[in-house]
Amino acid sequence: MLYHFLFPLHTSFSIFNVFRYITFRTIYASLTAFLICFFLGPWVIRRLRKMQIGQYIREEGPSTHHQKAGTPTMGGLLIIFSIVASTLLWADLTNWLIWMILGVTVAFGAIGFVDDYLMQVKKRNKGLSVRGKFLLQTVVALLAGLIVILRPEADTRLTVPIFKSINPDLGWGYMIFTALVIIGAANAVNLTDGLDGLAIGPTIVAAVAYMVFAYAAGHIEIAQYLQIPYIVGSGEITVFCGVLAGAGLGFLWFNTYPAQVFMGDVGSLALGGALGAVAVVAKQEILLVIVGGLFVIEVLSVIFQVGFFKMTNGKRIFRMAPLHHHFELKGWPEPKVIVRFWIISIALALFSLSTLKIR
Ligand code: 57M
Repeated sequence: MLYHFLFPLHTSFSIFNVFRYITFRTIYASLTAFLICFFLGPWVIRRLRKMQIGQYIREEGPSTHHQKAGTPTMGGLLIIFSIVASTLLWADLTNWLIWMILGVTVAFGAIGFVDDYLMQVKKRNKGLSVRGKFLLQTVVALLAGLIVILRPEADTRLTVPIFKSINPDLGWGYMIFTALVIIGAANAVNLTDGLDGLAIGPTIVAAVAYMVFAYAAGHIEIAQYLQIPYIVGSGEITVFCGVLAGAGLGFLWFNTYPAQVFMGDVGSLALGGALGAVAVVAKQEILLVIVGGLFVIEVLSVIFQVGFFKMTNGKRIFRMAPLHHHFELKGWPEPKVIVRFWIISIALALFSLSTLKIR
């Protein structure tokens, strides 16, 4: 909104010309999102405690987690509020890409909210059924895919990292592909969110990486120089990525070890859905596997663990999946697991940025 109200004033007051610049609005959108979480966080945590929305810890988990019972959860509500408010304040709202990404974020957050509500408030241990959860996610993600392929400047070709000349055109299949990216990202973040700050850290890293990709893709000279697809309006997604990073930092202030609040499925599904939608819009979909490589590693650890468990009638590759629990059971203190996983996600993000030059 600020862009629409203040930029036109630049004809009278040149200072408002600064609202034209995506970099300026990205920085202040990020700071706004951070400050909303930072200042509203204590109140939200008190409200969650008052409403007794405390984390239920399952028996079979690592013993160190039982002391976490009762930690307020569903803090993702604060993250989503901060993301929506800051995006509406600082982004160009005539850009439909912004609305598509916001829609995915809020819709996936709503699915997570229902799951959390049933589990934490109604004390129904399982929350939404796995089938119900995936069905809702599929409907939302396919709708996002439909919007992506129906827009006038739709480009259904895939961008393959490093290999510029390989751009397979998926046609209508791009709608399914978009849905898979968004659902995969949402559930990967959800699985990873099992230690204090473990999911929000790599989410911030991925948001910063996609800030660069979105800015480059939305800048015709840079896109041509880097030989990546030029995407009209993609530069505005830089602002959204700034909001994602800012809100993540603000939430991390309270979610860092020992966590005062957990984000809940409302937060993890919203953040993962947002990252998936950003990756599709910035046309760096496959690169999400590298940028979000830590999430991928966590999901693969579960797939291999469950597969091996079934094939060998009960043998395990890891002491427990996802991978973060394995290291916990090996005796690594929780903060050590968390920070080392953050380091891995930063290294993967740096490598993903290098693929812009390795073409
Ligand atoms: C999402 N949820 C955390 C919190 C957070 C197939 C299997 C791998 C599924 C997986 C699973 O249930 N995943 C669900 C992970 C949970 O966190 C809540 O969930 C929200 C995110 N969705 O916001 O509200 C627990 O994680 C801990 N936590 C923190 N700090 C945080 O900032 O300490 C979360 C956020 C919280 C808290 O203890 O209660 C979770 O781990 O469930 N299941 C598992 O991950 C289980 N692994 C497992 O069953 N492994 C088996 C399978 C693969 C065969 C095996 O390896 O043998 C582990 N998780 C739990 N207990 N809680 C172990 C059992």
